[in-house]
Amino acid sequence: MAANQERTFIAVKPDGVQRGLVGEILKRFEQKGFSLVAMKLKQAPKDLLKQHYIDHKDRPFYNGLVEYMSSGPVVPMVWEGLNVVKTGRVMLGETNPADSKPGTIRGDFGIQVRRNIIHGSDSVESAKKEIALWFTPEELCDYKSCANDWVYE
Ligand code: D4T
Repeated sequence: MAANQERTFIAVKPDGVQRGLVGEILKRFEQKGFSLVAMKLKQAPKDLLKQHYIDHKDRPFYNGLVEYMSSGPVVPMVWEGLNVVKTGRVMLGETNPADSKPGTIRGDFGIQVRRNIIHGSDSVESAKKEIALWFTPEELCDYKSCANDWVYE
């Protein structure tokens, strides 16, 4: 796999969808130069969310997190590009919006950790697992963006 074909899983959470932030978030990833590989609007079943957050199953906030994530539709997406996992996390900001710098998505639009607007994979390995959990292989579009010749040297 070429380095600029790294992929990450990003999801606008129910609060981000309800607050009309989907377009703003898409805009930021598009303007950065990353390529959109897949996207949908989905009312996620609790089983899927429990699996998505399985690493947190013993944490006190686990049940509340699953309730919040199932409280409305989410917009799962796959983005592709050089270092997209790490750069995506920088664009999101810290888990707690209170610790997030202005200019990041959580820093600009959020206040509380339990309403932190957006999810992004924290490693290439978790991105692979999360993409497989939320999308079928047929839903992932393989194409080369014509902008890549201008985004990359
Ligand atoms: P996600 O996974 O939603 O992108 O968030 P992060 O990767 O930034 O942070 P995380 O996995 O540590 O937390 C997952 C999710 O749980 C919520 N949360 C977290 C919470 O409600 N209370 C808490 O104390 C923490 C640490 C917010 C994000």
